[in-house]
Amino acid sequence: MQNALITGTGLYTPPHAISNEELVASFNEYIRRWNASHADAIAKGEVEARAESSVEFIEKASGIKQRYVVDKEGILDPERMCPRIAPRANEELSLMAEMAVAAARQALAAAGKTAADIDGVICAASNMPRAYPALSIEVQNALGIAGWGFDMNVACSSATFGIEQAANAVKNGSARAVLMINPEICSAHLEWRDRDCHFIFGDVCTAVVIESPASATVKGWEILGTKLATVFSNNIRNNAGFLNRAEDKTGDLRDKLFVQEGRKVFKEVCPMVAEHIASHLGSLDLQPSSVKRFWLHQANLSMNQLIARRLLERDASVEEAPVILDQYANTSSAGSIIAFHLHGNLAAGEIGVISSFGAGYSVGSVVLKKQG
Ligand code: CO8
Repeated sequence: MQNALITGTGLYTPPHAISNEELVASFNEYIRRWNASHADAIAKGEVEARAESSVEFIEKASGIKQRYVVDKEGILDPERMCPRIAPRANEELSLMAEMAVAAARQALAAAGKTAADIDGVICAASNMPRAYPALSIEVQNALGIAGWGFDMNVACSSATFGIEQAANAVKNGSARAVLMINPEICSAHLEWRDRDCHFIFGDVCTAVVIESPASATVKGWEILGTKLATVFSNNIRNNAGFLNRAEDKTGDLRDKLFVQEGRKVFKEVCPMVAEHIASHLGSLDLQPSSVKRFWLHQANLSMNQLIARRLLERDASVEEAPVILDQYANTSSAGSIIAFHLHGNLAAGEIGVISSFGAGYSVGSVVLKKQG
């Protein structure tokens, strides 16, 4: 059975960037207003005054300098702290589908493909705009692709899990080529009022074309192997779901947005990812030292440095483990694909690894060889 290829990638970046300075100024204004409006209760010791955020902390703790978002004003408005997204009629293309179509068109062009060459669409992302119809089917329809589409969610790891499903479909002959898309509007499931996480996420969409060598018309990357793993953890969780309405829960709804135990995640996920990648490479008779580039999930700079150090037994250069989270922040499933899209320029025969990790816990790796 021949290996599947990645022959094209695409990236849609929203038009608005928020710097750490802008973010912290708006957050701290919100905190000042909150503390002022709770001054009596704070004075009586009934509630604690809330602490301000800081640009220095954000950059030191995460490496993030800015993030792109679909709406800036709503997020930075201290009275709102949430993106403002106009509802669209069912007959209109949804916002996430629009982002996906933009990224997909780039990926198709890079692969030298038209809609007629694609047999399936996989939408792999950490949140969907609705329960059904599947977003992938909306994108399939917008692009004029025959065949099938389905959505899947493995949080930050969705893209590598999606690539494996696409590669399997190509290898078993059920599709000539598959479009795998990762639309992420993280800004809408992030609590921008929470100092612990308000700086972490951004919005973006990536797209990847996976196809059979028989149909490929451009030199791409051969998928030497994929490896997926999950281990249950409550340390990254979002309880929003269709049962919320039936639960009649009122009061604190904080758990209906992203919540995490960041320190625990850091400590538990880094070794898991390093071991996962090393064992995947080992199963392909490869060593970490023979890998030219690691396109790692982009959640935290220190995390990526630690994972690369564990693998290489020395510090990795930015050429070996490219960083895009300084500009994009954590874009969930799209992060490792942005790094691959922007820094995929390997020479023929060179090896690279895409790896994503996050909620679940989940970790996925895709080992690639650049074609000559
Ligand atoms: N400004 C100033 N000080 C702050 C701030 C702030 N904004 N936030 C916290 N502090 C304070 C804390 O209160 C604490 O003070 P003290 O020591 O007095 O208690 C101190 O700074 C240190 O706080 P932390 O221990 O929380 O800081 P860390 O050094 O651990 O850094 C991070 C926090 C950056 C969150 C770090 O732990 C991290 O990046 N961990 C890994 C997280 C990760 O990778 N998570 C993956 C989640 S993404 C995923 O799986 C997909 C989810 C789906 C997408 C969701 C979209 C919304």
